[in-house]
Amino acid sequence: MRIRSIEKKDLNEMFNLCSMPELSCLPDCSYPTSVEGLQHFFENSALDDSEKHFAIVNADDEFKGLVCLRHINSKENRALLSIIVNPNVWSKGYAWFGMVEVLKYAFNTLNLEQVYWCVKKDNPRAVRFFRKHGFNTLDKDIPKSIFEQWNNNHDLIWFAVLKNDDYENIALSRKTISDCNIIKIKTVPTIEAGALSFFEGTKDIPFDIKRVYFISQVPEGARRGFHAHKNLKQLLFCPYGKIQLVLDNGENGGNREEITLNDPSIGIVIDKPVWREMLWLEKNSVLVVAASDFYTEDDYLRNYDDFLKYVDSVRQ
Ligand code: T46
Repeated sequence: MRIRSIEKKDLNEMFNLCSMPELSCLPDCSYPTSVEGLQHFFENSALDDSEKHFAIVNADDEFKGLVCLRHINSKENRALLSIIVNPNVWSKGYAWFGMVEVLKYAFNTLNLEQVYWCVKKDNPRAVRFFRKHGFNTLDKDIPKSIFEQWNNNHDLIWFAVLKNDDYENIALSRKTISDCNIIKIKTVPTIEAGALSFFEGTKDIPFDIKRVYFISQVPEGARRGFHAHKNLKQLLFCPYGKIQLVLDNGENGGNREEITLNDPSIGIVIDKPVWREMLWLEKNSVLVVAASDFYTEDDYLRNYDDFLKYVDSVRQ
C-alpha cells in the first residue's frame, strides 16, 4: 500500500467512487460528475497549494481510495482531511493506511499543526472507524472559521488531531480491545544499539508459557487467522513491521474491533474465546505468539457460526 499523486489511469475508478454520495465525508466534498470534469478538477488542484489529493493504491498500483487535504491554511497551519475508500476493499486496512500517510504528509511535509475532519452522524461505519482508532470527537474546539463554513451543521461529528499527538498509536492508549488487555511489554532502550523487550510467564502475562510460535514471510495484504480458541490463552505482538489485528468477542452476534500492531512493546493478551483475524499491512512483518498450551486442533473454533454458538453457550 502507498499513497501517490492522482494519475490519469485512476480517473475511471475514482469517478465510480466519487459517484457514491453516501461515501463522501465533507459536505462540500462533491466532485465533478464526469470523468473529464474530474480530470480537469485534479489538473487544477495540482496547481493549487490549498488542496492536496492522493490516490491510495495497492502493491500493484491499483486505485483503492482517495485521501485529501483541503482548505490548507498555511497561516493558521491547519487543513481539513477527507477520505473515501472503495467499498470492495473495506476492512482491508486501506482507510487507516491512507489516514496515517496523509497525516504524516500534513505534519512532516507541510508542517501543519492541526488536521480536522468530520463525518455525517448517519454514517455509523465511519464514526465507528474513527472512534475505534482512538480519535476524540470535538464539540467546542473546532475553529470558528471552519465550523461556520458548514453553517453549524449539527448532522456532523468532528474529529481532530494535533501535530504532536501520537496518532499512529492513539488507539494503543486504550487498555482493552474486544475484552482483551492491551499490555506494554517491558522494554529497555539504549542510545545507539536498539531496544530489548521482555516478558515472563505468570509475572507479566496471566499464564505460564508452554509454546512460542511466530508467523513470518507473509506478503502484504494477506490475511490469516479466522478462528477462536476455546481455552488457549495467548500473548500476540509484532516485533517487526505492521499487522492489523481484528478481534471479535462475539457479543450481540458479532462485535469486531481493530488494532494496528506496529510497536514491539505492545502486546495483546487474548485469554477468552475471541475470534481473530490478522491482516499483513506490510510485507515481512512478523507476528509472535506466546501460548499457554501445546498445539491441539481440538481447541480451535474455525467456523464463525460455531464460534458464536460457543460463546453463547459458555456465557450462560
Ligand atoms: C492464532 C493465530 C494468531 C502447528 O502445527 N502448531 C502450532 O503451534 C500452530 C500455531 C500451528 N500449527 C499448524 C496448524 C496449521 O496446519 O500450522 C498450520 C497453520 O496454522 P493456522 O492456519 O491456524 O495459522 P494462523 O496464522 O491462521 O493462526 C495462528 C494460530 O494457529 C492461532 O492459534 O491464534 O495464529
